[in-house]
Amino acid sequence: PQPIHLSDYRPPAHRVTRTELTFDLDPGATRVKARLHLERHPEREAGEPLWLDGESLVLKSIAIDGQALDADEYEQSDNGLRVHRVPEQFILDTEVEIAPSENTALEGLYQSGGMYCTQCEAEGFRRITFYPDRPDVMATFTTTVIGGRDQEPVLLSNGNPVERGELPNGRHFVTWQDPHPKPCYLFALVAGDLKKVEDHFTTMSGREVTLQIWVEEENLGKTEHAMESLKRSMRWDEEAYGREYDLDLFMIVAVNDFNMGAMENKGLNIFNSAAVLTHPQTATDATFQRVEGIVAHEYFHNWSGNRVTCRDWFQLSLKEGFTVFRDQSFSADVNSAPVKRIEEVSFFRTAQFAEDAGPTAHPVRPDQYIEIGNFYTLTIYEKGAEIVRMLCNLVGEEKFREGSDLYFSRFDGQAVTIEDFVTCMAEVSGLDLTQFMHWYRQAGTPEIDAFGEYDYANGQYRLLLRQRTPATPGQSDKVPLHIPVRLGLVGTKSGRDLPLTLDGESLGTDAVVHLREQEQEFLFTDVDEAPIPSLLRGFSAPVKLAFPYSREDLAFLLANDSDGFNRWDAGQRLTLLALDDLIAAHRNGVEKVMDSRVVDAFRVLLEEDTNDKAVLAEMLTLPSEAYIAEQQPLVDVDAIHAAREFVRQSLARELRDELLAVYRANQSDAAYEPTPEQIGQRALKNVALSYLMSIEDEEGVEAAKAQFDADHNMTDVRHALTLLVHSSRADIADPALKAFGQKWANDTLVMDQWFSLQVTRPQPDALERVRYLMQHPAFSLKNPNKVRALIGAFAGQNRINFHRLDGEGYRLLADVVIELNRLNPEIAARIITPLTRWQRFDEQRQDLMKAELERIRQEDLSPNLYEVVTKALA
Ligand code: HT7
Ligand code: ZN
Repeated sequence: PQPIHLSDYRPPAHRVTRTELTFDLDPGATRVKARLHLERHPEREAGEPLWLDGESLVLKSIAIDGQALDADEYEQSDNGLRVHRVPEQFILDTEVEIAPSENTALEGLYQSGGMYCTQCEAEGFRRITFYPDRPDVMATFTTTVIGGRDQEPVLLSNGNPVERGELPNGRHFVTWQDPHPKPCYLFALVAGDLKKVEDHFTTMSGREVTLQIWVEEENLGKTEHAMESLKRSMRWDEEAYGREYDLDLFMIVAVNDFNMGAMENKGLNIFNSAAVLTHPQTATDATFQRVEGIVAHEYFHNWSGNRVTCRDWFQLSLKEGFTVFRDQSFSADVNSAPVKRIEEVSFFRTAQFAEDAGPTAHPVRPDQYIEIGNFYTLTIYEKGAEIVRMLCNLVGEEKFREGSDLYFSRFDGQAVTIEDFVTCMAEVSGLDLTQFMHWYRQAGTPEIDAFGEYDYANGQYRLLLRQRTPATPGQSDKVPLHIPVRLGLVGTKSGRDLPLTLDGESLGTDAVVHLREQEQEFLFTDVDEAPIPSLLRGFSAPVKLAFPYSREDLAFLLANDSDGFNRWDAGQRLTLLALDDLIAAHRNGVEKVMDSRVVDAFRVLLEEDTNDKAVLAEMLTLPSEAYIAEQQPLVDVDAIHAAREFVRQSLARELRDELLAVYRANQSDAAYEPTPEQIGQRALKNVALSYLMSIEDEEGVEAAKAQFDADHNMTDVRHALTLLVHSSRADIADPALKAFGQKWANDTLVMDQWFSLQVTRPQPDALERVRYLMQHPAFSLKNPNKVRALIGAFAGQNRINFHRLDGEGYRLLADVVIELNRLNPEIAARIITPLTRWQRFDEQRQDLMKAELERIRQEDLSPNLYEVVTKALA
């Protein structure tokens, strides 16, 4: 497969103004008729051939302006169809046959359970009909869906239903019209025996919108939270961005087989059932919050993505980065903002930093790709969102809103670029964002080395910042970036933020300095006492920041920093320093000794009287093994695991009474509600229980068992069951696991949790459990949620067992990847990720991982896997 380059972009030779589709549904032989109203693109010359993308389509007929084409008038290949000569303006009619029941890749039209559904982003529409499948071709769509009256009583597509009727042979049809021009990646069709929950929303201009969530009948009781989240999102987008919904109907459909979380098709969002269904008995707090965030994300795309879309797929972050930023802001507004930021950053620094340091590192706007499906990454989404956040902080909230208003009004109905977005921000603010644009071009995580010096005699604090971005594949030379560094100086005597004066200008006690050079000095004057700097507050830029803090400095910041995020970060840094020593001790076979400063700091936290229990829970949570690994030059899986366990158990032993007291004080019988307060309280209680269970303290074990037996809500039940299954108390864990499995045997989403919690156990039998559970009747390689729950959880979260020295973990993953290469290439190319990170491990593991990658390379690879494996072995 050949790469596609951003620099080769040209507008299409022909554009489609109207698209009329008719689907006659049949599992093995669906007929799709397409009538396309086409015209030459004004920027392209006359006489160019017409190109239509098309894959796995059986062409039945083709005609232009009612005239069937002769075989020599067009040419069909594996990836499309070329018509040699076409008029300036014309109507093209085609009819093709496709087989949804054989579509295991879940791109295009496929079957999930008994229903039909589509996934067209990024390039799935070409598996439905011949079409210029690119986002800069925008047309209105009229879609008629024909199905069986009994098998498919519900027939949905984008827009509004305009006609319905009966047909012979027990068939019926519905015709849908979408008045908003859209690229074909936003097309959707759903058909099946679905039931709906309906609600209404009155927009800010007083229009009534009908809201529907369509699900299988047994899931009707699991839609309330999604519906409430949708209404909250609609209101928030009006208030925060002035964006109003633009159709009379907004539909969400839940499907069980789906490659990602959800899809923002115009007026007909399709959701992975795991990203929309909730019930206190079946979903955890984390799922409730995830559903809220994803419902918001897809809804926000109606403007950032649908009304204003991407010119080409290199601009993917234009819609994804901006929309993630919007959903993050929404979640922060409706939940605990500091916790949201801690969660985002902690995930980002673990997973996106790893991606940026690995073989598939790419800029937020890549300049080439083989398979765009491989670029729905943390870099495009999360780093893209961090860039938008920096822009917002740079121009200020008011100007950011002005810039976004300008962007939406100037480009409404168009397919545009990242420059178009940034230009709006530059125009309204008057800022020069030329250097800032490098954030979109340059891959890799910038590193800032900071040094500080207090001059007692003159009351000055000199801060030196040095930036460097490491080389990444294909990009060895990097330029300095424009990095906003938010900071404060915390007085060591007063414990307060000191006033900041820079170049004679008074900046308050919390300010942003702009690092633009490779090395830059900032001299703060009138500093009355020796300070400790609190740097990169709120994670003001997606960088790694190093400062030679002593442990005493960090303990001081943990106690005194006015920035909640940096308090948390100081605690993480302090624990990481202790972990470094313990990792070294483990490697050298030296006795491990717990750093008493960490214990003291945790004791203070536990005794703190705080309102925000969710923040406290985060403060008490140790850095994950994955994050610790990120900090190490060479990952020693076993030493990291042993050191972290040692810290967990030492804290549990030293602070047992305090932890037990916190656990007890936060137990509650109140009816479950997914409110930030309740979620925080459960999080704190469950962190305490985790510590107690780490030493298998008798009271801790009793508490876990009682929490499981109480069966109050899934958050508590799952947490207790996980702790038991991850402990040595098989006498309690085994019957509990069995009871849970039997109770929820028919609930596919709960069974996913049942799979995950077993295969993440640290005991050495985890891998054998994976192989055993792969034979379980509830498991299927064809269902992406099952693959993620079992294989993804094992390879991604069970580090000591995945990285077993006999190479069995790697072999297992490679076996699955080879199977998935045939069934579902998109999922194959995602699930392989842990194997591609071999450079970070010891030689023995490197060899084992590379051998499995080589074994995969011998297969007849899909473009998705070809691209990833080639990069991993380059
Ligand atoms: N924009 C959507 C992306 C998506 C997707 C991409 C490739 C393959 C399958 C997919 N399903 C959804 C989701 C979003 O970002 O909102
Ligand atoms: Zn999105």
